[in-house]
Amino acid sequence: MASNDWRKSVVYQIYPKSFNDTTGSGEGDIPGIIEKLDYVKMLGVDYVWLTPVYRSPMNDNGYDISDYYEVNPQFGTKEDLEKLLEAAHGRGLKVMMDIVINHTSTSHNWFVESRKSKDNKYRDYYIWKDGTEAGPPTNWESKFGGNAWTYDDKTNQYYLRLFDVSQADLNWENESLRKEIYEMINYWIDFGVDGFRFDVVNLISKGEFKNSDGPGKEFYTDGPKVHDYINELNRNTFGDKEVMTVGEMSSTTIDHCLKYTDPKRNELNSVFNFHHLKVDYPGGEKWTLANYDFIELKRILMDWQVAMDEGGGWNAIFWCNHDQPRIISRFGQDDTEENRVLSGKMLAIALHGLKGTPYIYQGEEIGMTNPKFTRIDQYRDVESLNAYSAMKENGMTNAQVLDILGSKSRDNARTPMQWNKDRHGGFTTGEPWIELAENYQEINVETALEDENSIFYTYQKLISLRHEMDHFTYGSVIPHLMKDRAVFAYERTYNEETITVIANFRNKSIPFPENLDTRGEILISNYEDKSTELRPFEALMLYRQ
Ligand code: TEU
Repeated sequence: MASNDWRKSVVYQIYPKSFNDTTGSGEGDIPGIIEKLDYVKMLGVDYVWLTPVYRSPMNDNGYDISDYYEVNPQFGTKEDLEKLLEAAHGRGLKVMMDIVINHTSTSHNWFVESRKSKDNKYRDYYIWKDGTEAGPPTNWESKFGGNAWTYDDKTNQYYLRLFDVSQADLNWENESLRKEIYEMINYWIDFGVDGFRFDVVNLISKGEFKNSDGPGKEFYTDGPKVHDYINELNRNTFGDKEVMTVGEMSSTTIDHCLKYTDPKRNELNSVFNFHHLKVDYPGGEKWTLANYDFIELKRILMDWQVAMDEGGGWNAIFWCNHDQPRIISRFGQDDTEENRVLSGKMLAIALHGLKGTPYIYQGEEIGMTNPKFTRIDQYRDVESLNAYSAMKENGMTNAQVLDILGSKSRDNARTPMQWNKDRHGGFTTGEPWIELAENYQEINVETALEDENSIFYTYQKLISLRHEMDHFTYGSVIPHLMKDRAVFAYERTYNEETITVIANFRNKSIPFPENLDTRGEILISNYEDKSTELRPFEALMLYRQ
């Protein structure tokens, strides 16, 4: 094995707006990230992924880019970004940028031009269509609610926007557009970045523009030319460089992801998929309150693990990101300190034995929880605010809607990083753009670092195990006990050695599972010793030769 193999890497995701504010503006910034690099390094990760820091009106917190070449002044300057790269590289950390090429902000100059007239040079950079008798060109739904087309009276046509009204979808059929995108990516490669996360990149190829029986996903998800476009992107930009890539794949399939990540096809290194994080969306509906389906969670994770392992693909593995509620509040238990710590460690151990590239989202490593907001004015996210209005219009009470947001909103992940016990958790000296979770007095970085039994050190240990033992990177994946209602278990085998991962997802003691070889030395556990039973939320990794 090559010790510099990118597949051995672990990534830490930073959401700059909520990470660390050095100006008192109430919003995090790039100098704030530099200030905390030693902390990130201490965790032991290899890469830092920054969600978008480009110029943007911030309607979707930077996923609405108005200038790909500029840094958003609220985050700092291009010099700050240069300093960040230097500071990271100086510590042996690499930096991945987030690139949004499915859409731009409607404030982007291309769109400003495009909207002016039907014969404008940039008209065809976006997707414009005439309306129909029913109104919009098709009945497709936006991912943020409502119809996916927005009418523009200037030219009496509609533009497609799969996300917010201010996020117009780019037309990848247009060759000049594609060239401009490649040029922009090459600019950032020359700037010195080490990797890219490509936002919803499997949506860039739109197929036919027809009405759908559902929200319309089948017409643009993993669309007809998506693999050609990604291959072209690869060949024109990062293909021959040491640049790590991960594509964010919305509602994708295993077959497509095997293609996206097949090294012979020259597309991407790895993929995010979200199927395992929809096991608490009964009937596919996110905006409900529901227990998660544990058997289904295991089935999905293991289907992907085994298929990607056998087919030579590569997964990103993760519980959290800036779009998902906090995992402890979701598949763990955050009602008491003991439950929070036990279940937080259990979730970490269960995930970090899997094959793929592990991603840790800021705050996950100290066991941050959902903030449990109780008023709508505490929310900021455009998707959550749209969902709030839609649910209210559908006749739900304020209390019901707030309960749902409290468990499902993306803002659950976006509250400021809890650094210490100071006012606003040490995140800002000003007024934070979104409130902190009240528990920052107990849950914060300073407290976690002082306590050798904190969740932080479990993550640190898991990362160092991955670096030390090739089994995690190269070993095969063997699922076990798939029908067990409490235990998640699998083996990783490599060079005739085995690592067994066992995790009790329930807050109760159960007998040690039969039909599972539980011999071996404990590599990591969230209890001090091994017992004859699996205690509440107990998780362990065992190693045998
Ligand atoms: O998200 C893509 C996406 O489809 C989801 O994760 C989305 O947040 C979810 O479906 C809403 O229920 C990416 C970014 O991660 C997200 O923050 C952006 O808002 C979105 O793309 C648009 O750029």
